[in-house]
Amino acid sequence: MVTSRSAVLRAPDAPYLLEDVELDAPGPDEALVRVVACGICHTDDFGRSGLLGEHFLPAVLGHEASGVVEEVGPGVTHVRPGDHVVLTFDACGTCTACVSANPTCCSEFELRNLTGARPDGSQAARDGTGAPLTSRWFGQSAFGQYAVATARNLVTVPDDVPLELLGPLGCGIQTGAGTVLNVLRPGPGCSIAVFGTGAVGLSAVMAAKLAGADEIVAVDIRPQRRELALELGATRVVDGGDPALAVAVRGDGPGLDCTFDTTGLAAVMTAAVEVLRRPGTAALAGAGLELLTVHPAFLAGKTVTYVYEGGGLPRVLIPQLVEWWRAGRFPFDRLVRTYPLAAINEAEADAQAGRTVKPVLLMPPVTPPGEG
Ligand code: CXF
Ligand code: ZN
Repeated sequence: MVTSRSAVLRAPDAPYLLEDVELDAPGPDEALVRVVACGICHTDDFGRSGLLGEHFLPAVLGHEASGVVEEVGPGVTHVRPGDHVVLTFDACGTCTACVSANPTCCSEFELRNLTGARPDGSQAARDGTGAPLTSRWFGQSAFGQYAVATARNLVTVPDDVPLELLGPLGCGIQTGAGTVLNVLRPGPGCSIAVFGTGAVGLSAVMAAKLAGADEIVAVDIRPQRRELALELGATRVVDGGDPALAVAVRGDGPGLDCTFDTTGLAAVMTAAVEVLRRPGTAALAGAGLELLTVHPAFLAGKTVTYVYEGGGLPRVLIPQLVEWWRAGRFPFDRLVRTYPLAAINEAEADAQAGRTVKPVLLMPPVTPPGEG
C-alpha cells in the first residue's frame, strides 16, 4: 500500500481537492507508477458531466500520465521498476481486435476506460476515511503522485527525454497524430482538413505535414489557434464560424481527400463529411453528445469512421513520436504549459477557456521511504 497526494473530484461543480489517498499494491497485470506528470484531456471533463453514472464520483481522474515504474504485480514482465513510461488507454489484450494488434478496437474499451473501475468493478484506492474512490479511469487515474495502472498500458520511453513532457502522448496527441498516420494516411498529392485546433487537431496538423500531405486546411473559430496551426504545418486556415463553412473549406478545389473532426459538434461533423471529394474518408474523434444525422445518399463514395485513441498501436506510435520530437519534426512541446498539481483548477479553467492548449500537471515530489 502507498499513500499518494492526489486530486479528488467529489461533485460535478466542485473544484478538485488535494487529498492523501491510499493505493493498493499492484495486482496481477498491474504496475504501481510514480507519476511525474499528467496532462489534462477534455475527456476528464466528462467526470463532471453526470453522464458516467451516479456512483462515478468521488474520483481521481487523469489519463495522460508519464512516470517511473515503482513496482510490478504478478505476471508482469514487459516493464520493471525504474523504467520510464507513458501511460496510455487500457485494452484487454485477449479479444480478437487486441490479438490482431488493434487495441483501440478492444471489445472492452468502454468498460476498461470509461467506467473508472477495473472490469470486475473493483477500485484501486480509498480516501482518508477508507471509502473507495473511482481510481481506474482509463486504467490509470493519474492526477496524483502514484497510479495503479494496467501494465499493458505502459509504453516504455527512453530515459534521456524529459518525462514531464510526455504524458499527453498517451491520449490527446496520440489521438491526433495516430488518426492521421494510421487511419487517414494523407501522403504527397493528398489534401486534408482538420476541424478544431486543440491538442488533438494540432497534433493532426503536425502529423499531416510529416506524412507529406500537399494541402492541410486547419479550421477553428479562434484566430490565435489558426495562427498556431499555420506555424505547425497548415497550408491554409478557415474560420470555423464561417456560416458557409463547407464552401469556405472546399474553396475552389474538388473537395478534400480526407477530413478529421475533433469538435464533436453536429454542424462541424456534417461539414467534415460534406467537403470530402469522392472517394474520401472522414475520421471523427470529438467527445460529446451531438449526433451526426445525414441522408444515406450524402455518404455516397465516402467513408466515415469514429476513431478511438488514434487507431494504432501505442507501443509503436509513441516511441516514434518521441523520436520525431527529438529530431525537431514533431514539436508537440509547443502545445504544453506545465502547472503544479496544486494549480489543477486553474489549469482546467485555462484549458476550458482556450488559454492553454495542453495543460500538464507536475506532481509534488514523493518523500523517499524512511524520510516521511
Ligand atoms: C475519448 C474520447 C471520447 C470517447 C472516449 C475516448 N478518448 C480520450 O480522451
Ligand atoms: Zn483523453
